[in-house]
Amino acid sequence: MSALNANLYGVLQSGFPKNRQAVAIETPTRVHTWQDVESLSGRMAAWLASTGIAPGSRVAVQVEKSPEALMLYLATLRAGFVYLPLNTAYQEAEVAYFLSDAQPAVVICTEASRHWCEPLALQHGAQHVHTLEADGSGSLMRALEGLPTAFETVHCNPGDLATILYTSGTTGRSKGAMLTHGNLGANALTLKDFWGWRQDDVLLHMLPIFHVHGLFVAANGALLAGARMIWLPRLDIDQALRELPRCTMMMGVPTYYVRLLADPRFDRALCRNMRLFISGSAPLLEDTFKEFRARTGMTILERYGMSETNMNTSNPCDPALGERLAGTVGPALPGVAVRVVGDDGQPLPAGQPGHVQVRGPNVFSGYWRMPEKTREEFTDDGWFRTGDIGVFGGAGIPDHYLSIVGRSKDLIISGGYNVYPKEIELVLDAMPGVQESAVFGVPHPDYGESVMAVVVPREGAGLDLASMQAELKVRLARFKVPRAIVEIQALPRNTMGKVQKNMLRQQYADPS
Ligand code: MCA
Ligand code: AMP
Repeated sequence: MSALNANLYGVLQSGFPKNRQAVAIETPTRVHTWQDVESLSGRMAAWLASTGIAPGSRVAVQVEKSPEALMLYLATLRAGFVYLPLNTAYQEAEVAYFLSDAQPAVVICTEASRHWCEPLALQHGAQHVHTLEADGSGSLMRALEGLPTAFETVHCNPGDLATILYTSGTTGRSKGAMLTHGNLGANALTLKDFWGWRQDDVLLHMLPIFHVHGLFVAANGALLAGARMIWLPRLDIDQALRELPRCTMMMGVPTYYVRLLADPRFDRALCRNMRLFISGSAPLLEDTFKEFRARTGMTILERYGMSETNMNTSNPCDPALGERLAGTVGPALPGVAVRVVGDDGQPLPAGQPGHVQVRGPNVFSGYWRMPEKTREEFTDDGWFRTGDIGVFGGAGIPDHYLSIVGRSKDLIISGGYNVYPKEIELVLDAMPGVQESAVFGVPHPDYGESVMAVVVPREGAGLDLASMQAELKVRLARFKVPRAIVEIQALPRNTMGKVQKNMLRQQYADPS
């Protein structure tokens, strides 16, 4: 046991303001002080500890965004358990897989999903199932009654597991990325410094809190800075325009910026107190970057990360460190090493695109119960293979700035959500009358990319495409369901027999 407590909650708490009566989180209807954050997370941690679940137990959470849901995350950290957030869009079959794989001891769901979630949770060994609603009510809150608000944060070593984030895979099977207290703490501290977070910052928080972006980058950032969050349940442009004038920071996936710009009311005056707009999770188009600058006079800061690594690179916040450049994700963050290598694994000079690899205290400890998959994704000398294709430098770009120019993994990013085609192809291929299918991304003005499928019928079979789409909606989260399914007679293949998705992408790029 190392002497210092690396528990992420303690790291974040070190940044809370001295005045615990100051406002930490403000929703459109409620206000929570820093005292409330400590008390409610303490009480929830006391409840978790009182259940007697084993150290290292997983706490799986699929609930709507609320301040209480954030407290549950903090409580899980405080009590030394492992937080497992699940996208609220996941359907029963998807959640069944996560619960069977992670075997959480505690599952928190909503009243609306309890009828299917609770039996699944119990079947996979959960000992406690509770509900938590968007308004902060639910059986979990009732279970806290009478428990103390004071809780001594459990001691953790940097290598202790803090969270598991499921990311889909190119095989169609999701993998649980294991992030430690050390990983999350290191990244939060680096970003605090690099983005110049201050206690008087006010963050407009509209992202979901079941992914790295909304939870570890945005919420951890504000908590560690002791900064206030304006906490909206989702992206709502009307609300965003109302709140922006009293905010200093905003984070979003590119769709957030596209939608702000699509509203003629969004202008420079609304951004008068803003000091930083940050974009990530998907490529920010150069047009969006430029239009944003022209409309507001402000330059979006684009950064690059992954579930497995948190943040790797960032355009500078401090102008003394350089300009924010369109189409680039900036230099490696302090303490993070990033390299671009060729197919032979040898580092490439600036100007030559290759595979992006990352090493540093931010990089995860492996995939949950998948040692072989973990080994495959790391080089012998400890670099993590991101699956992204990048290039350092290039025309007019400093040599230490990275640009993401493609992906070697078959992945679609729609509105900041990752969709792995294989997962959808497996479901389509199993449908009656389907010989084979291919799923790919096509450019979309709002989501960046949208999901599309082509299917080849078995000889003599007739396909009912509308029913196939309806069936997919039952089986998969809606954001994974192809917006269009087209029947074709054969998939385009190269001489090696590999499906040529580039050809499909080109052929179906124009929706007209
Ligand atoms: C919702 N829908 C979507 C998406 N979101 N379809 C495709 N792509 C999406 N991203 C579907 C819904 O299921 C629904 O379908 C219909 O669109 C309308 O739903 P609504 O809730 O109104 O959605 P929306 O307002 O269009 O939502 C778009 C959104 C949201 C605001 C962009 O998806 C969002 O907040 N995305 C952020 C994702 C995120 O946080 N990513 C970070 C990952 P139907 O009509 O069929 O019911 S972390 C990460 O990637 C790394 C580490 C990083 O670097 O940050
Ligand atoms: P996830 O595994 O859901 O965390 O998604 C991580 C992936 O999102 C990365 O491997 C990239 O492909 C992509 N990504 C994240 N940020 C950016 C960015 N700024 N530009 C381009 N791609 C990005």
